Amino acid sequence: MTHPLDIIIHHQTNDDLKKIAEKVKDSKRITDEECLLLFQLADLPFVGALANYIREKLHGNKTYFNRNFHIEPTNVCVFSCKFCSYSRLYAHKEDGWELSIDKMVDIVKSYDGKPITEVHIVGGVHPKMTMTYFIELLQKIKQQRPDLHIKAFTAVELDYMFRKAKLSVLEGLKQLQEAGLQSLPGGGAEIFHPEVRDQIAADKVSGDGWLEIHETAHQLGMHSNATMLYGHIETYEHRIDHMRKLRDLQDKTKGFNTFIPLKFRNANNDMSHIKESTLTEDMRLYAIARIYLDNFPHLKAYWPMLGRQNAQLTLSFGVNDLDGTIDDSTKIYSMAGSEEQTPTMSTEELVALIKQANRQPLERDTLYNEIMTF
Ligand code: V47
Ligand code: SF4
Repeated sequence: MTHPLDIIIHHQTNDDLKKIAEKVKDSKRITDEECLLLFQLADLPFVGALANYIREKLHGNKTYFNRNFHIEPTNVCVFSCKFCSYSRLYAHKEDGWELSIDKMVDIVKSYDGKPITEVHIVGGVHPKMTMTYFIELLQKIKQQRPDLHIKAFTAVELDYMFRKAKLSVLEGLKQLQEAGLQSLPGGGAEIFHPEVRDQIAADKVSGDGWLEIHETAHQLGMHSNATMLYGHIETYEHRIDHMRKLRDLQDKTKGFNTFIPLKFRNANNDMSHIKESTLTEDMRLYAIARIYLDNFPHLKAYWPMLGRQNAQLTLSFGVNDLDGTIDDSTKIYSMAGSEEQTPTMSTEELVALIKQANRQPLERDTLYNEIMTF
């Protein structure tokens, strides 16, 4: 039987795109120039077919999710990223929040007896939440629930914590790992290229600093994720530069689990004048990322940001992971204008969403060990 990819290749009239499709079929890596051609010339059905071919070769119909919950310790932040709708300056913290260690441990306790496998802890960069504070938090969570995988702190939070404590990245990460930290989330990556980063996130860790923290975590045996904030002022070249740096590091360490494109949402921030990307552009980006990042095992759609219907659609464009149940306190996206105002989905809802797309739902833990099929 003719494979759908052969039909796509046969009908492609552009020789360069035809060549890219042949490469994908032969499991060969595409170059930056070829990636640029995909962004410039390829339509959604073409990149979608290539991405789906790769996705099904790697994972068949499997679509992963996990049972997790988020804790956001604070939205007070010393930085002022232009796209951020969520942070509040320390000085104006009327609508800011700061959770005490006891409060966060109480949140963990509220999941006692529930089959949750991961807590995701990410927030603003609060000048008073130091290494000592977070070491105590990690230890207390582990005492309360030793089986819970702790995925915590973006490279932005870590960079600030380590500089304040006058610790090297290696020493800082070792101390947090010792206290219970197991993986790093992918946040804070934004766009690495200084032409963009200097305009949208000038005062926080640089792209190279972000990469160094993840490389060091990988050397210590921790896995991590990588994000890319897209759909604002960046060009296709900036996206490719970002993904090349991730692909190169992954060749070296193999420590990344998943790539998570994050669509820029424009409500209530200093970049509200920028129009959000279209659904077609979103799906093309997911597909092209799946094609380019050949050494990333997983591609995740973070449904609180895309909305659950659009996240379901990504399952035809290379995505094999829908993150998790999330539960309650995630505010980054609701404050930035996402349709998902109370981001929580029950396991049943997630399973139904995946099944409606004719994919096979699979519960995973943070490291993609399979826990349960549905
Ligand atoms: O780094 C902030 C983004 C990120 C906006 O690793 C925005 O499993 C769009 O990284 N529009 C934090 N995006 C969230 C994050 C994350 C989320 C879920 C799972 C994982 C994981 C990581 O949120 C920030 C920034 O790129 N962000 N504001 C906005 N207006
Ligand atoms: Fe602070 Fe993160 Fe918002 Fe930047 S994106 S202002 S670092 S909370």
